[in-house]
Amino acid sequence: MTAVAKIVHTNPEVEAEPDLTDGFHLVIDALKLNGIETIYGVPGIPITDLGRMAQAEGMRVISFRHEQHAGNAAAIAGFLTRKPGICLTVSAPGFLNGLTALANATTNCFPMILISGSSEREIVDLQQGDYEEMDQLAIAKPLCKAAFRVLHAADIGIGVARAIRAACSGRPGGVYLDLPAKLFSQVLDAEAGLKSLVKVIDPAPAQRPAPEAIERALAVLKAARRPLIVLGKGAAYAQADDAIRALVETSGIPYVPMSMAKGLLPDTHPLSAGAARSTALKDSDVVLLIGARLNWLLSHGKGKSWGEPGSTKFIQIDIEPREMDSNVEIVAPVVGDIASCVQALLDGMGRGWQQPPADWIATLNAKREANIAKMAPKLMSNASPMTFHAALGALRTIVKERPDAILVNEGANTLDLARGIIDMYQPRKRLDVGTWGIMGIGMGFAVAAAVETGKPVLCVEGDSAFGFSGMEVETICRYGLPVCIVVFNNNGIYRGTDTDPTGRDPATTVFVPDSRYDRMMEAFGGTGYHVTTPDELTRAVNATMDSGRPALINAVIDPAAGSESGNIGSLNPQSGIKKKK
Ligand code: ADP
Ligand code: TPW
Ligand code: MG
Repeated sequence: MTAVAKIVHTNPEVEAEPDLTDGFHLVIDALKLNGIETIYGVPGIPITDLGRMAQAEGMRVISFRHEQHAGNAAAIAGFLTRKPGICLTVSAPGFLNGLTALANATTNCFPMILISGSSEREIVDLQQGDYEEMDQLAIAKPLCKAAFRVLHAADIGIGVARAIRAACSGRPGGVYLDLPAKLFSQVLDAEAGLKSLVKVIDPAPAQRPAPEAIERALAVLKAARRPLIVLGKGAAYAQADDAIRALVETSGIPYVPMSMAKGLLPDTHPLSAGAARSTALKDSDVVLLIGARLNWLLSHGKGKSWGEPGSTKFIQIDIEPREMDSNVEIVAPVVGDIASCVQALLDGMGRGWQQPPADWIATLNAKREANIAKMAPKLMSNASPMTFHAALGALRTIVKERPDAILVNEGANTLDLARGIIDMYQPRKRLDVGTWGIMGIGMGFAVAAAVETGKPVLCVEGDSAFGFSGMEVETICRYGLPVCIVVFNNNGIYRGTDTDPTGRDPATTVFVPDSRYDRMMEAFGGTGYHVTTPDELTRAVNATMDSGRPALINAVIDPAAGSESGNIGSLNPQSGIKKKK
């Protein structure tokens, strides 16, 4: 009980009655006891005082303009820290606004807890029309990993503990915690309250793989002629950076990083086959997946991106047993946590490990060098207006010079081209649209990245993507966060050149041409820049990052330069009706 006894309330009411505590304080105490220091949210009935009191009790409470962005902040805080990020919302509409982020966190395997106030159970359940009435628990359930409701203040400690354990253990994900308004004012004897709190011991226990699973995997790897490692964001999340690097370097097996695994090893590493991705996937005979699912982002492990059916054998490391065989046969499933599994593979390789055949490495190297050479002149283009490549070439140099900055990235062309062009050098520095390719994560991720790490943040945003969370520039200015937003302004979604065939309205994909997003930032006291060349862009980003202050750079991009849906245009359904000539 020593840790609990340290909790001191600064709330005057509680000081006046030192023997009592209440629901508000127990929620705060339970979070603090579990090392949770930050809440992201939007205030209102019934949780306004919860935010105030949490701040008074020394927690960081970051108030947003919209719950979706607070939720995204919580989710990425979870990814960065392995502690569940907390999002706090008001009942019904606030709760619903937070749900997209909760579902997205679950889809991406990020630990977060959406804590929402809710209305009176008795009235909600009889559907008598309470203030912001909604059966929130029932609605949250299918969208998250677990959902709990606490009705008695004495159960807050257990409720928070269950939420933390559910979010972090096994495959991480989003958890919903429903706290009805009445709970907060329930009073409890302080001593009993303290005793009711639970410090979660080992919230994400190691899950060691079975020795026979390791042997099986090593046997498959050993027999490979063209082996490949695919690192996914699970590998980045696991924070087993040294072991993963040792596995790649000891085995001598080339690797391809998924988007958010970039930088786990530097993209310039000699074994990185990132710039030869298509060849690496197509020609490999054995693929070791580490924290990466065979979902659409890897073409489900079959089809055109891969070799002949059956020619690629998959080994998969994942903490979730049901992930195995989800799309194709996994010949060597390795179920366990990545740190333990990677270490076990390394131990099993021992001294006699044979490096992969030299011709495989040479093939990939040749392809990589050819692709890099092909790209190089495009990055130097001085065309006006700027191409995506030229603007990204400038940002690529900046990230090379500032490898500890965090890159947040969303859009279509702005996303896909930045992923390919901007090399990353350190783990967990690239945060993006993840498994769903969701727009709107930008400002929420940026706020949490700055708050959780204290590092400068560079957001590379399509003009459409930025619009989803753009109002949070006020939040960034209010908290004075070191966030540099670059809006790739091509006047629209994918391109700014479409027209309405009837001539009546703007086309569905275009925005007000030549908008000045920089002025949005100026409205709240940050710095705005309007740039039209790579040199101007470089100067503006460097000045911002040196200042540690918020800025928004409106970067004018050729409206005709982009392609439909960036790299994934082929996913657009085509009309079944042939156009008349
Ligand atoms: P990407 O999109 O980068 O390919 P995914 O999100 O598809 O990555 O896959 C991440 C995988 O990592 C999930 O299947 C998840 O279960 C797994 N995972 C997350 N954390 C761990 C961990 N600590 N140990 C093992 N597997 C993990
Ligand atoms: C929540 C659909 C995918 S990409 C995109 C949209 C609307 C914007 C692309 O334009 P942008 O980038 O950002 O200007 P660029 O460089 O190509 O011009 N709603 C949600 N998520 C998604 N993915 C969409 C819509 C979409
Ligand atoms: Mg655009």
